Amino acid sequence: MIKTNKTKPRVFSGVQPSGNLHLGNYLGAIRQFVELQEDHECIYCIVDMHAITVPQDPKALREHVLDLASLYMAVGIDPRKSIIFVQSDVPGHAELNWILTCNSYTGELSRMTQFKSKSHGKESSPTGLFCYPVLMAADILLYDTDIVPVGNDQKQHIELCRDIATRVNNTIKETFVVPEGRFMKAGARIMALDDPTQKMSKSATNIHSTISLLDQPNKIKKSIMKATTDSDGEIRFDVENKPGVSNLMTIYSVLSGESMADIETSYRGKGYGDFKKDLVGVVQESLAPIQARYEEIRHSEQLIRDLKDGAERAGAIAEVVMKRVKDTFGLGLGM
Ligand code: ATP
Ligand code: LTN
Repeated sequence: MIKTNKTKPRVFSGVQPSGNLHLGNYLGAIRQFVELQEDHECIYCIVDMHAITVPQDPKALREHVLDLASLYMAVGIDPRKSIIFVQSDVPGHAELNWILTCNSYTGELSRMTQFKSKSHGKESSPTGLFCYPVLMAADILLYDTDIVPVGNDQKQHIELCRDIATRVNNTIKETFVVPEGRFMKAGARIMALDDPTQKMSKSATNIHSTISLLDQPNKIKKSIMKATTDSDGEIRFDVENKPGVSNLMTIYSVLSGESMADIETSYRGKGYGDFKKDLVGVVQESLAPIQARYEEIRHSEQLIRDLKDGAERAGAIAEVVMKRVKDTFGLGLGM
């Protein structure tokens, strides 16, 4: 057993600062972050080094980091309960990334579906995109993490992280805590409003495909009213045959707390128009308080102070783990 000084199970997760968060990010991942902070030691990271696996405008990247930090806090992550920090502010991420790169295989990385879809049709892709899951494993293992709350789409990356950790533990020396993924059931995968066979994504080109947490009431209304459904007119949860309606019902259910059965009963005999109109209200009411808090936080000096403090607290944990890792591999002078 590795000796750690944790008093509660430790949670780590990260989100890329690549544009505003959407409902998929919120319902699939970040909502869990808020719940977990009550009885876990939580570390939430803004993964700017992952963001540069695709080209970024440097000025915009810095702004996006602050946007995301403010959104983290606006949805209810409390910097006094949890650690919130920017990945590149703690050098251990890059250091451990290299060590894990030397302990992972091109074969296993080639099987990652995210890499396959992001590099699809291109003759060559940035090496960073290929190694993206190794950096993610470094993020997690750097903090002796027990639990990683993420959306369903990250399952394969979590498995890879566990494989790398177990391999080092078994073949070299017991060094890493092997983490567990925590995936939300309802809402773990929110689909694009214009194409319910694709996940809702920040990189979508059609603005009505996603709902950003900062969307204005009019935009929310337009996107939902335009959402793809089907022609049978019945409000029934059936992901296979009615993916569009089922996706809208998931959003309704998770935000309102009503069960699918209750929703089906209330809308029996009514049309999609009525249901969509009510969903617009549910989404607008859920996002309004988040947006109001966001405005208060985004340009406050406290935001920067909280992020600096978060990096210091994260760095202190990372330093202890990095010393253990360097000892395992015989790196440095062992001081
Ligand atoms: P992109 O769409 O550009 O790949 P993204 O929207 O997936 O980016 P990330 O920063 O990669 O954003 O994801 C942040 C978190 O949100 C992850 O835990 C991810 O699993 C989750 N997530 C992203 N999209 C969805 C979705 N449509 N439904 C549920 N969870 C999601
Ligand atoms: N790849 C993740 C973001 C991420 C992450 C992490 C999530 C980077 N490092 C560590 C959990 C733990 C994604 O959500 N797309």
